[in-house]
Amino acid sequence: MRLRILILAALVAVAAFPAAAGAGKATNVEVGNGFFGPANLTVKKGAKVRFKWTPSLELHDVHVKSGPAKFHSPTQAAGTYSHKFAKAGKYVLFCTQHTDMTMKVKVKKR
Ligand SMILES: [Cu+2]
Repeated sequence: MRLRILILAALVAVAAFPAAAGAGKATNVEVGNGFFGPANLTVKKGAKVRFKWTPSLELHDVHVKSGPAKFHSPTQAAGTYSHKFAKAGKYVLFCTQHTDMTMKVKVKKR
């Protein structure tokens, strides 16, 4: 009986603290050939997003098309780029090498 309560308490604890895309761990985004995965992302203000290139012969980058702050990654065929979203709002990101390669990031105030 006591064990059952402990298991229940553990489940409640896990449910109360889901893997929120907030402080601490970075949220990963795949930079693929012709796409960002996921194409839509919601994070909290201050969240770190880590873009990881799927190694290929094609060059890609991450630029801000529209949004409350500008940033851009190097143009590269492999590697990673991390960005901390310090300003809340809606961002549209794109790859300058493939302008139809876009993604949306919604950064919540809290
Ligand atoms: Cu590209």
